[in-house]
Amino acid sequence: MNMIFRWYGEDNDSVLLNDINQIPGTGGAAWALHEKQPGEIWEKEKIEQTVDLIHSHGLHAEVVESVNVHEDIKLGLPSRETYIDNYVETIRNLAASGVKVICYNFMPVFDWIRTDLHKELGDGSTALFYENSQIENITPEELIQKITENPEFTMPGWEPGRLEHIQGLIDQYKDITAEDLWGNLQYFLERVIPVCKECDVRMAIHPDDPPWSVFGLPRIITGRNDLKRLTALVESGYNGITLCSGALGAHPDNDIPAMIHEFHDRIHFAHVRNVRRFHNGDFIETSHRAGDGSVDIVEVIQAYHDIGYTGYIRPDHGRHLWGENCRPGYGLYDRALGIMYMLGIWDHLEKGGTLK
Ligand code: CS2
Ligand code: MN
Repeated sequence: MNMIFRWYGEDNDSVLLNDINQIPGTGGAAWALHEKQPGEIWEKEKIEQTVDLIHSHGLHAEVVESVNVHEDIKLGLPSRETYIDNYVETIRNLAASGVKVICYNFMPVFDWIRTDLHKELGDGSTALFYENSQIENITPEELIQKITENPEFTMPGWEPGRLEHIQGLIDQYKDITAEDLWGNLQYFLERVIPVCKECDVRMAIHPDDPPWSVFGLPRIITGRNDLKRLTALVESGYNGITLCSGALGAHPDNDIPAMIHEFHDRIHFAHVRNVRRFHNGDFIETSHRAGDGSVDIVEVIQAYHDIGYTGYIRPDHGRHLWGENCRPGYGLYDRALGIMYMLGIWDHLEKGGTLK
């Protein structure tokens, strides 16, 4: 497997490239041009600059996370044509700089959602937490107010500049069913995958987090059946998956090792994280260690080893440890610990060790 680490860019991240290249066994950065809005073209020069910077730290830049999909594409509006054309141009430009995998998601309006970004774990560390009743009982307007009053609460998709448009966006989805969303995803992939084939760039969809519908918005990449349907939308190896054990692990029905076996040839990017589920639907992000959460990460790594996984892999989110001041979920320490946990299991298996 090809271990990498997510990096938000020079002005955007407390984690430096020079931190990442010190983590054992870690050869690349998953990066993006974070200043770009969904639907904008990523120009060759900008891409080259970032790729060169990553290379200058001895890391590869083969994975981009994410090229976000414009809402008009998800909504299936006529204006999607321009945004798909732009996406295609971005793919070509990324390919020219040696990018091999593009991670994206198809969640309407929001990326991941939590109700507390710094939930105390009792040992001085904090982690991202999701309290089901808070989301069920809060309107998007109330959540917007909460974020406006606590700017440090900002989640992806909820950035200050976007807040004022969120209600309008949610309204646009009023008549969009899950089936409509599937149709719009298929339309997008039918346009994009042939270009990917031409440029040898693999698309890898990230599952919805949490893997269920929120605020009445449809969410369609939530488990095994959805992944199966996704792979059939366009029958090509270029139409692939980012298998996130953290996002999918929030639902008790999701058997991650079974998915790794079933979709082995479509997983182009692995996100590994543990999560502790509670009976009421709440969940908290934990360390990677199997016993700390509800997902058996030992079994997850074993499944990747069983399929002979050679693709890209990274720790997903992490807790905030040792007083670290970082982007919520994206500190250095816990994710670096996660890498060592994964590599420990992997190296043991590589040496012919068994786990049972
Ligand atoms: C997630 C997402 O994996 C992660 O870190 O929390 O934000 C993910 O990056 C996007 O959904 C991928 O498009
Ligand atoms: Mn993930």
